[in-house]
Amino acid sequence: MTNIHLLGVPMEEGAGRRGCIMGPAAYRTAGLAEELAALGHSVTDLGDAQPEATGPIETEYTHLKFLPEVAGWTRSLHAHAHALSQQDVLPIYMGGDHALALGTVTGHVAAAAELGRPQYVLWLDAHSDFNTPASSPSGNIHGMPMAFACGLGGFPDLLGKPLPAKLDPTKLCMIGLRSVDREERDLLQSSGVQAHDMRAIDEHGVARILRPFLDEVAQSNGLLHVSLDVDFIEPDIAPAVGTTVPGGATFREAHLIMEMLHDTGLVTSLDLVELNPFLDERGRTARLMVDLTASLFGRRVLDRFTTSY
Ligand SMILES: [Mn+2]
Repeated sequence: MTNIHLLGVPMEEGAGRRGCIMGPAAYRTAGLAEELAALGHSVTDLGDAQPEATGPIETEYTHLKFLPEVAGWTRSLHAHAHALSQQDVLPIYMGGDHALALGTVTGHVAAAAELGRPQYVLWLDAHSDFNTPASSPSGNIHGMPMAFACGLGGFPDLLGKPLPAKLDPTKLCMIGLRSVDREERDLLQSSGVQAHDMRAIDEHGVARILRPFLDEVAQSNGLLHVSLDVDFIEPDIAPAVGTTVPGGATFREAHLIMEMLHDTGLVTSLDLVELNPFLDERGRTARLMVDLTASLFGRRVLDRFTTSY
């Protein structure tokens, strides 16, 4: 049994279109807490986080959108993640756009550094979100959180203080990539991120990609943060996202990853991001994300009783 704490993150300022603010409500409506409790876990819903108030944030990159708002969320979520990691709980951050990882990942990396344990991140996303302010074509900050967490240069003062600890890019594993900007690709490759595109899944299958990474986490007694973007999944079955890219992970590929993560027992924190309920079809994407989360917390194929779709 795991002591799970749900924290809603109704933020949408990092994304290019509105709607992710409704994400936490959609997860509650789709029964995330009830599904996890039915698997035997203790579930506490902490309600929604609030952003800190910030003044204007200085930067030479004037194309960065909603900078004070995103900085306010980053500071708040960094503090929440740091505090939650010091309790015997497994936090699930119900987003909210992917800029929430600016705070959640850096908070967990800081706490892991204090513990003297390596922090790993599994990034399940069509995008690598490894732009810096200088490389970003759009100025949408949800395309930058991993570059920020790894300590790349050019970022304004999002955190209100220097990063307490940087994420080691070689401990960052990305699966599902199929939309990466040109300069972003160069940054990814030069930094040593374990980046796997969709072709790697096509050729090898998710199990052969994921297992060596999970073995590495286990052998080094690492902590594992998982960040699951709706657009990791094929848009035909997960339409509720503002950044759909064709050719995503199938239903079974996504579930297999979750089942393997459960088998290892290594996951210590989880982001569910980019769900845009305004774009959903009768809640099917929210239900799929809840379903995947249930697989991560122990639901097996043989527990999936007959239903109509
Ligand atoms: Mn994405």
